[in-house]
Order: sequence, then C-alpha cells, then structure tokens
Amino acid sequence: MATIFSGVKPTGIPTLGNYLGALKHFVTYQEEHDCYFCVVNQHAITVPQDKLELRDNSRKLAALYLASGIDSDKSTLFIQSEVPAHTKMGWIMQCISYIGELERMTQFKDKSQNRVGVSSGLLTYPPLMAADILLYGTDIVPVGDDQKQHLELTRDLAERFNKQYNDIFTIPEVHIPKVGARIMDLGDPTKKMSKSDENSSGFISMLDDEKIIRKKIMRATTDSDATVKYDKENKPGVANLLTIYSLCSGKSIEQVEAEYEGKGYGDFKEGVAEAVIGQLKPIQDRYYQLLDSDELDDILDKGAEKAAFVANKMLAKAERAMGLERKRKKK
Ligand code: ATP
Ligand code: LTN
Repeated sequence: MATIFSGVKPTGIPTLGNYLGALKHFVTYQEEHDCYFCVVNQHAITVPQDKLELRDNSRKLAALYLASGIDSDKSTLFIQSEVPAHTKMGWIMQCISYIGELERMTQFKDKSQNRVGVSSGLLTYPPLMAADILLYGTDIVPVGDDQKQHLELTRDLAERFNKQYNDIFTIPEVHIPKVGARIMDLGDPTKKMSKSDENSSGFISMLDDEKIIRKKIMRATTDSDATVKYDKENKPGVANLLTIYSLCSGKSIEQVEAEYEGKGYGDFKEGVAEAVIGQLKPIQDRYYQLLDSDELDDILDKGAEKAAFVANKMLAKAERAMGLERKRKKK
C-alpha cells in the first residue's frame, strides 16, 4: 500500500482552483492507499496572518477536507503545528539545503517580490515542505502544477540525506492532474487562481454562495471572438472556463465545445456557473454541518495523535543518523 501525503495552507478559504487541482483528487487515493492530509498552518505564517483568521481558517479548511469527501476512517487528517516533529525535521532539512537552491524557487521569487520585510521563513519554506512529506515515508504527493519545483527539491534533499547520512527516506513522486492542475484567475487568465489574492473577483471561494458564483463567472474575462473553443494560447479566459466546466460536470472539453457551438458566451457562462454550483453546493451543505460539530475536533485530535506516532519514528531515525541522539553511559 503506497503512502500519500498532501497539504493545503489555511491562508484563506480554498478556491475552486485548490479544489479542482488538489482536494478533489485526494479523495480518489484513500480507498487503496495510506493517506495523510495536512492543514499546513506553519507554512501560512511565512507571510503575515491575522491570528484569529488563521485560527479559524485552519479549522474551516479541515472541515472542507472532510466535506470534500476525505473520510477520517480511511485517511489521517491533522493540523501541522499539532505535530512538532514537522518543525524538528524542517530544521534538519534546512541544514542540508543550500541558500542558492532555495533562492531559485519560483514561489519564493514571486512571493518576495514587491514585499517589504521578506521573512526568512519564506525562503526556508521548501525544506519544511520536504520535512512534511519525508516524515511519513511518502511515495506519492498529489499537488497542483505550481508545486512541481518544490517536489523536485524534496527529492534532491531526500537523496542528499540518504547519501550523506543513512538511507532512510523514500524518494517521493509527484502526481499532477492532467486537467485542472492550474486553474487560472477569472479576471486575469494569465495568472493562477489564488486564495490569498487581494482581488476576490478573480477567484471562486469554495464557500461562495450561488449568487456570487454566478456574478463572478458572468464577469470573467473572455475575448471578442465569441466562439467556445479550447485555445489556451489565444483564448486563455475561455480555455480556463472550459476546463472548469469540464471538471465540474464530468463532460469532456470536446463535448462542451459541441454543446455551445453557435451559442454566445452568455449561455456558455450560465452553463459554467450551474456546473460549479452543482459541484460546490453539496460540499457547502456538509461543511456547515461539520463546522458546528464536536466530531471535527475529535477527528483532528485523533489525526494529530496518529500522525505524531508515525512522524516521531522517522524523526528519531533521522536524528540518530546525524548524531543528534544521546548515547547513554554503560552502567
Ligand atoms: P496562496 O494563494 O496562499 O499562495 P495556494 O492556494 O496557492 O495559496 P495552497 O493552499 O497551499 O496554495 O494549495 C493547496 C493545493 O492546491 C496545492 O496542491 C496547489 O498546487 C493547489 N493549487 C493551488 N492553486 C491552484 C490552482 N489555481 N489550480 C490548481 N491547483 C491549485
Ligand atoms: N507548498 C504547498 C503546501 C504544502 C504541501 C506540503 C503540499 C506544504 N507542505 C506537503 C504537499 C505536500 C503549497 O503552497 N501549495
């Protein structure tokens, strides 16, 4: 049975991009694999967060994992900061990372651009992510397209450690969905949809109500060509909406193109909005029930306990391999 690990940051309510690129796929792994899904709140604090919002968003994100279909009987769901082994292993990973390779990470370059007071945590975020993954002997990491580079670094760090100290880490593989790995912003379809974007009209939050979803989609950027055709280069807005429609409805892109042949963007956008609402509404209903329940906290308590049990064993191995354990004097 392969081990799966993935994480989402509680930097806001997850978007439709997070759902289609990540959460939706997580569910498909849990039938046959040993799955760990994490609310990576220590990654969120690499940029400033409001403490109450961060606290609430972490619990909300956990509820959204479950509402999306993560089953706590099959998967381990937990909050990163509740399992201290992550930061301990994160430090080990930092010590075997080179500053140069961290400075080359595109997410670091993007997020540090135009920001005053860039935290050192933003630079050392990828070694913490490597720690998250390696602690569980992870075989597969399902993520969106933007995380490919971080996964390559994780593999490099695991190989480096195995060679320098002891062969203890599994080298993880990345799984990126063929369609939907990069859902684009509705207003600017050349940039990825992101939940921490200041302009909320560019993303659909998983908790947006029907009216807002319709409004955002009706206002989405398209082009003056008025044909519903998948052409990522020349028609990025329409291509993005086609991807969203296809993933939310289960129809292929070709089927949707045929359905809207000869029809205008107004009709097409209404169809997209209905498909998105159809996908998100049942999740939202389950979410509101869960958020109010003790069940959610019980699941997170149990999840942290199970994760810590597994993670502490790997941490002990890594510490031993580096000489960080104490050899008692023989009596
Ligand atoms: P932020 O906006 O705060 O940087 P984010 O949404 O980009 O956050 P995460 O919350 O950590 O980042 O993302 C969780 C998962 O969702 C990751 O696997 C990531 O690759 C995926 N993901 C994020 N944005 C998109 C997107 N626009 N399309 C598809 N997948 C995405
Ligand atoms: N870096 C990821 C979030 C993340 C993650 C992980 C994903 C942190 N640790 C471990 C997969 C596995 C992001 O920004 N989307």
